[in-house]
Amino acid sequence: MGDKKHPTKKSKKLKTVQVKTILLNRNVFEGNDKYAQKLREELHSKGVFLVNVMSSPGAGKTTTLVKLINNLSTTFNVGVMEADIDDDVDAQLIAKKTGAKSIQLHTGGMCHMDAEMTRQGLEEFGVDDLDIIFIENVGNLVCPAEFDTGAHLDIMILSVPEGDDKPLKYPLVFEKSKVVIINKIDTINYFNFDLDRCKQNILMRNKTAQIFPISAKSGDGVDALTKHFMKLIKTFKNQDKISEN
Ligand SMILES: Nc1nc2c(ncn2[C@@H]2O[C@H](COP(=O)(O)OP(=O)(O)OP(=O)(O)O)[C@@H](O)[C@H]2O)c(=O)[nH]1
Ligand SMILES: [Mg+2]
Ligand SMILES: [Zn+2]
Repeated sequence: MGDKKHPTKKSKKLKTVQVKTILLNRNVFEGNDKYAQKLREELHSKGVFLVNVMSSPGAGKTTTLVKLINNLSTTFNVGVMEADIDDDVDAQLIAKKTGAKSIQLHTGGMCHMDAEMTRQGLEEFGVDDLDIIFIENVGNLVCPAEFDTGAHLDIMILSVPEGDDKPLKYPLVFEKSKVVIINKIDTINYFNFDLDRCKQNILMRNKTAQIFPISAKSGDGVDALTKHFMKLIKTFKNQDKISEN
């Protein structure tokens, strides 16, 4: 378990919630895309909507998920798989602040999830009682977008302090994300961030992206995001067949 480069030793702290942590093995299979599509179909047949959440470190994935899940869980059974290189703070936080089923996945030093890692996590997690599962991918704007996790929907969060030019510099993650959340909108007056320019940059990468400016801290904009997710889950459950992601 662990090595010098990827230690698994936990930092000392008080813990009040028990969450399961598992160490994932790297993908030994060729053809991640084919494998991802199979996983997507299996989950669809069980009525489980899988959402892959990407962003750079600290953009607000966990904070946004807490707010969104507290809204969605009035109607749906929600689960969260937290993928990180180490520690279990995010899974702890989700469990404490939402009561949703959560699990911590350790990626064995990898800076992204792939379909096999997702399958291992889901197997341990158990999906049968769930309507929607969020994967909080490792904080990184590059390779999470390169590996299909088997999710039905990829979304990304860009936060105001990162700058409105990020869609220009990291094209793939914006091309793949059908939903783009612009978070930390409460800080907009402190940064040189132009919301309209940012939206244009996003749409240049992905003409059909649905863009939601929010503050996960204050909750501003989270209701519109919740409504969109409610619609997406219902549409998913009524679909006979799914297409490739
Ligand atoms: N001002 C402000 N701060 C926020 C907002 N959302 C998140 N934060 C803060 O940003 C920091 C990072 O938020 P997280 O939710 O942990 O971000 P993350 O993307 O999950 O981070 P990693 O999992 O480490 O990649 C925390 O200090 C949050 O309180 C927001 O809308 N406004
Ligand atoms: Mg997080
Ligand atoms: Zn990576």
